[in-house]
Amino acid sequence: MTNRKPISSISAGIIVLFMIFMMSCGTKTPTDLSGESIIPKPLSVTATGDYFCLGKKADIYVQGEADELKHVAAYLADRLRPATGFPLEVKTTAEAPGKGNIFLTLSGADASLGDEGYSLTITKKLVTLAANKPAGLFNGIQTLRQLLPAEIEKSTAQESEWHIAGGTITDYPAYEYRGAMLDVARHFFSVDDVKRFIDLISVYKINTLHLHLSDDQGWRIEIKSWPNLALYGGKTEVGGGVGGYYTQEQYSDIVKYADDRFITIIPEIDMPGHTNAALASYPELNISGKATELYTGTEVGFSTLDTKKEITYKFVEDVFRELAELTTGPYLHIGGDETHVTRKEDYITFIERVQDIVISLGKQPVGWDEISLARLRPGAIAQYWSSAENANKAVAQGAKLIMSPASRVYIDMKYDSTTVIGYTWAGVTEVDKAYNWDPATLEPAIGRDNIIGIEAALWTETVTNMEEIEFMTFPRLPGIAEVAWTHSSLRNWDEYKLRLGNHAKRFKAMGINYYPSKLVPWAE
Ligand code: NGO
Repeated sequence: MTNRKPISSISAGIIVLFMIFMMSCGTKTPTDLSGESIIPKPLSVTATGDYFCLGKKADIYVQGEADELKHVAAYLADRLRPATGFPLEVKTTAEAPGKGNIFLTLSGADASLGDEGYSLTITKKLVTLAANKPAGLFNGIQTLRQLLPAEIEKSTAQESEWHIAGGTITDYPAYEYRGAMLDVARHFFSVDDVKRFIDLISVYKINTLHLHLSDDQGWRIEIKSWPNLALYGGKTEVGGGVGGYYTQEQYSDIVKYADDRFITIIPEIDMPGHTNAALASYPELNISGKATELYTGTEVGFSTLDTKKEITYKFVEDVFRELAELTTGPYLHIGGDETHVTRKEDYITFIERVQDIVISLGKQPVGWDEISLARLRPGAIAQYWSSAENANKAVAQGAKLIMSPASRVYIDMKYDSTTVIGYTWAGVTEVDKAYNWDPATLEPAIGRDNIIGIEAALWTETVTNMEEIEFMTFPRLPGIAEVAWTHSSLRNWDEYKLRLGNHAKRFKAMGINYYPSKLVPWAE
């Protein structure tokens, strides 16, 4: 038997001191800012070899009294408080604060950073985040999160040293539109699911969430002037589940939550096809004058509004008027895809009239690439998904494009043949395929100037819950976000995959159910 000596009070004291030392800012760990795994990759990073330590006395200072600044600072404090356990108060100041704090300012940033860029300067004394607009500060905050240990993303207090490598990052996006689409029509997802999705995409500087709010299988937004759309048309989903819909109040809550994270919501009402849920709710919208049955299958292209009746245009105007009132962003998405049972001339007349309705409501119409068959109104945007010919027609009319090529960024495609959920009609999309492309050279007739940005699309015929949303989204979305944010000359898969591998710890800390692709060297 070993003869253990009791720990003396002196050695106990030493242990306690050692623990305090370990949790303080004493030990020097990360020092190379240029070696940090930031996604999307910033434009320029200069390392000093120094480091800043976030200690329990740190506060977040904003320069001036503007509420928008205080909101961004409060958002940062909310991100950092749970894991650090520090109070991190938001304070206002006229000048840069003293040692050990974080300083957010809208003065002194270079004009070339635009509305979304930022500069982040980390010295031993201070972290200074400067931007021209609050959106830029928000983007800089996402970078700052990624410079702290991954434990920062946990929701309970962690024992860690909150070091940030020193240097300067100057950064702004390549594309102004960096989107994700969530189909809440094929399967319905709760307000909390949508909020979590917003939180997850915002980490990667996505600034637009397109909600596919109606399709054959369900109508998901309350429209007060046509109540049956949601009450009846929202009753089911693919596979026959109970479906659901957002009340206008709930929808506004989503819009506000997104706005607070500098994400614009684009509501889509898909028409004149993909409308069975509406056709089942109101007989007068049908060519036959009779309501259809609710639909829970996954076929596409079988439904159409009666484009010849005036009541159809009253319906469109009422729906978009109510939606426009709930929409803080500039766009309303009119769908327009796969209208296999609408005659071409009727389709063209319909799309032209609907664009005019959207414009009369003070919004810009967006539609899938087929809308370029019609005359596009000034400001209309086409979303390229499958037909280069249609995209070229849009460009020839002077319209801008959102790039969502199905073979790259339809994240409802399987990763490989063994993926349990997902489709394969556009091929299988491993993580490298979603990353390794350049929107500006994908199609010969489409150049950088024709493109406002990129959008990853998650259709949900096969996706039924939040875990599955996360599995299809991660880790492809961070790569697509980098395609949208980072200039193509700075992107390289072999280098990117190492950075992505280092995000495994962050995914885990955020509780994300991600696909552990074999192509990525995951650092556990
Ligand atoms: C197509 C179709 C959608 C499907 C999706 C599945 C477009 C624009 N219309 O994309 O209705 O859900 O494919 O991948």
